[in-house]
Amino acid sequence: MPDSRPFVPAGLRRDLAIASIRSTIVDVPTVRLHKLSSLSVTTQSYVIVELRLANGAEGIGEAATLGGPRWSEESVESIKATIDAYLAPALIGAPADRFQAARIRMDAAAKRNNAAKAAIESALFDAVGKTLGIPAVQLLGGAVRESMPVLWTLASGDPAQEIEEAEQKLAARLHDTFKVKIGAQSPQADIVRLRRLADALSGRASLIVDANQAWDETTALRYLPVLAELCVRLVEQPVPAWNLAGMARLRARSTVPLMADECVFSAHDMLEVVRTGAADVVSLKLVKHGGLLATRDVAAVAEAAGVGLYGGCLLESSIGAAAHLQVFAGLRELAWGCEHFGPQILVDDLVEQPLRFADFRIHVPAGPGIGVTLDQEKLRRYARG
Ligand code: MUC
Ligand code: MG
Repeated sequence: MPDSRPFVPAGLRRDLAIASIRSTIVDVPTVRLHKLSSLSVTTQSYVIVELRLANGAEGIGEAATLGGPRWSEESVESIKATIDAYLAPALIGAPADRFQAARIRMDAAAKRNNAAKAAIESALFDAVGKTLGIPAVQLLGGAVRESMPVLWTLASGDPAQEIEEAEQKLAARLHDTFKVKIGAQSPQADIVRLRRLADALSGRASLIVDANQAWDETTALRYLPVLAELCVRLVEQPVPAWNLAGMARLRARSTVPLMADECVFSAHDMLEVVRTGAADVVSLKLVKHGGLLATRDVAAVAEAAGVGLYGGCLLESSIGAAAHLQVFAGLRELAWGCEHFGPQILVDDLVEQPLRFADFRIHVPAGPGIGVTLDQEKLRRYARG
């Protein structure tokens, strides 16, 4: 019988040793102000990781942040310092295809610092996938979907602008679900804004909201029924991340499902959300969980408890988005779709071939590794200092 296994050059395992890891901070302007409850950005900052193997293959990864160390505790400055001083030295010389062992090494070298670890692990999957000529999702068990629904976030705070933006996205068949960022103004003002959006888009688009922890339990209790009346399909992190008990009490009285975001970083956090009954859905993000494997771990806990999965983002460029898509492509269920619109909110992308958005879906790039190639000229153009 002919041998149908892929050809793997002799000595490949030795050549998979990690030879170098380089990190670069980039700042890329956004097409408009993006306003969350406690921060706003007009520039997105990332750390781009370029990892080289002894066999010459190169992998890339990205750590996204939002407004410095304010969405979570990591900033691009801390991520770069942690990678350069602790994570890279812990991995040089190690075999790149021992993903779990690399994770253990990184955890031993630095507590948490999940975005930094995620960027390196993405680059490992990319480099090994490129060496073997297979997409990273194949190293994670294989793809069950080639594309997925992708929403757009409305976050300028100006309802007239937001309606116009949503109309453009609908007309271009790019997005028909919109996440509205609330909590930067009073709940009353947000409800007026949401009512305008709901009226304007009625019957043509779905709305979800993200309060980014802005409300207290009493405020949420009062306004969740109003959100239900406006046909909001999902409410993300209405109360502070620490208040799981409060979120569970709200969930027991809400007809709108609740999504956990900032309260779930680790698989242990996910277990606690399940134990307290705090959420119906969880937003999965590499920067929170610490990489592709850790995201799978969180997803497994959620799945086992019947908590729905949503493909979250932190406004990643195509590099970070592509790494997420590799994980999302392999999940059994992704009932709530994803939000990797990030590449489209940047004035420019960092890859040679942009990700494909069409018919309200984002497509998983088919190439090896994470499926995208870093544009070196763009890296130089947006590199800090
Ligand atoms: C978040 O909290 O979900 C994702 C999209 C967006 O607009 O903000 C982020 C972070
Ligand atoms: Mg969120």
